[in-house]
Amino acid sequence: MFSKKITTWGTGALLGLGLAMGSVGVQAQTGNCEYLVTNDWNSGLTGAIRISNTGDSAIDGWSVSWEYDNNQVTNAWNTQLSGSNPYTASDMGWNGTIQPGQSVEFGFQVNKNGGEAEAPEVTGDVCAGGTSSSAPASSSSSVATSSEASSAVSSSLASSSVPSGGEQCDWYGTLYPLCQTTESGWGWESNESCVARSTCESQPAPYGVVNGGSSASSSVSSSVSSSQSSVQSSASSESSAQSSASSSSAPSDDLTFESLRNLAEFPVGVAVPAGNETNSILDDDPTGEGQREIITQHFGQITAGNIMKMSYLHNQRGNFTFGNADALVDWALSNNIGVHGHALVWHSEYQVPDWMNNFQGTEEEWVEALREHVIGVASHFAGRVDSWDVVNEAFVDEGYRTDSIFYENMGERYIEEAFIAANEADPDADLYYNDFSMENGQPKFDNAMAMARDFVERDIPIDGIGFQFHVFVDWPSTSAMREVFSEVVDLGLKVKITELDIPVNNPYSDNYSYPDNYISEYTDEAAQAQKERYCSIVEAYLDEVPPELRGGVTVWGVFDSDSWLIEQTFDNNHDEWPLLFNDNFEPKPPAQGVGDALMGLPCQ
Ligand code: 9MR
Repeated sequence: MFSKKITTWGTGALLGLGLAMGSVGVQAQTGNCEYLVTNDWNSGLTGAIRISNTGDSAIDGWSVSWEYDNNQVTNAWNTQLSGSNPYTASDMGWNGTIQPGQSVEFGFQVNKNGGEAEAPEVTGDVCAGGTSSSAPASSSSSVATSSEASSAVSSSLASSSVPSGGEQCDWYGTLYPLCQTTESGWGWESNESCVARSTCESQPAPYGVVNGGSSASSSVSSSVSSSQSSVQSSASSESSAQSSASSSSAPSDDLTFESLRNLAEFPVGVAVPAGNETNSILDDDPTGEGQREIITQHFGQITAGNIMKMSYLHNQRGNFTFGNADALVDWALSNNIGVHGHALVWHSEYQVPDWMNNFQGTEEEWVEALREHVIGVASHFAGRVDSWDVVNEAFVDEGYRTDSIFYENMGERYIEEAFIAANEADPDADLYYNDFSMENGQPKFDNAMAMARDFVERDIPIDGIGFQFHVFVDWPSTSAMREVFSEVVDLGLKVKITELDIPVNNPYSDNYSYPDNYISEYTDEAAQAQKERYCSIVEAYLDEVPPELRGGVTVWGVFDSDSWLIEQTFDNNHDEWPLLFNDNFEPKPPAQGVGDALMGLPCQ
């Protein structure tokens, strides 16, 4: 087995801020401004400017400027950028207010134009005095890994409501009140989450019940909490204007907990659109803001639903286009959210770049081309991505999928070559084989497991099996799921639910016949069945997979009407409600269902 970095989960675990530090902010009357290099490679870098309020009153709106000798900004996020050297960046409204002691950050990508990474001075009223200097990292290898970066941010979200004296629960690095009446799991008392004493005490050392906040507790970036609250207000006031919303009538539910991610020690993730995709989470509009609010509050990991696939990143041989993916990854890391990479190799025709589809070569030349892609991508994101779906959907029920350009040209060998290359490029990332319809066990699951066993025996670097879990309320049985989980566990591999969604309709069931017979409204009954189903899947996962093998649970999409299922499974015939949040960005009953399972409560 391969040694990996250790990452803990939950809000208290600061996941990969990814700051190649060396910055020196200059203390000023109201704030200081820091220029940070977050990733640095041959031709470019991604950077961030952090504005911290060191004064006594709130900063209300900000604008900063900087100038390079040779470097050039190619795109920016979480800010409105104007000018072209000097550049001026101002707030986007939702991140304009910075409370005392808090900070905001925005990011950008830079073309180095053949030169070095520069360390420009950042000026602006908010930098009070206008002097600031920084020293960029000298190479990408100095980018902090997620766990190393945790010391870079301070000021606690969770502990802010925790009294400084008396007993508290240090929950994997975050302080929570101990519940007064709740006897086990998580509770909701006095308008905040609390941890029952018995549950708190069950954590491994050095966590558990602590006195007076004396435990060394890591904490949450204050910039998350400040942007969260301002996003919340702007999203709730504007969300009804969202054009993509197909229905806002879905029942919402007040959650009994504050945050899904805080309930788990493993990543609770979500797939997101970004880059040029419709409903990009980085868009400066209510849909982007509403999603960012949900994600920062509830999820500890994201997967790019599309923009890290082959054709998006490597459309011409040797010419990688990382801008959109870098922006997404940097946004995630600067909000203490990890990233699961999807997917290094997927045969699906429209995911394979033309240069590869048209490639003519010997088997060895194909392997070389495949390695070039895998190494190019995985090394670029090394240190910033927790894990990868290395190969996606390589099997059919009968065995290897032969209608794959990779299989045609390299045979089954391409799979191990991809894993070997990914491990060379990023030895710390967890490497998964990912597929759908394995949740039901045989026969496809058997094919994948035969390969995994062979890999383990031959020391091919595989860390886990990714089960997509595009399932239904009535298929497959949870007992089948439990069996496949435990088979993977028996092999010593991690289990990750990578693409969970559960529509209320099952188009393959005898009960479904559009337009005559289908569920056309998100009724309380449908929501309840869906809630119990989400809960029982997570419950099965927790029961069967021991903590050290839990790769996480990711939901495939943020809000209902953005689900791929509506177009690709239901042919746009009708609405569907497969996810945890509705189109007004409110939690639905299944979000409570997932939380119930994570808190060890019965699924009901
Ligand atoms: O959700 C994705 C959708 O937006 C794309 O159109 C589609 C094709 O690229 O891929 C969807 O995601 C798939 C994932 O990449 C692999 N497993 C199945 C997912 C749903 O089709």
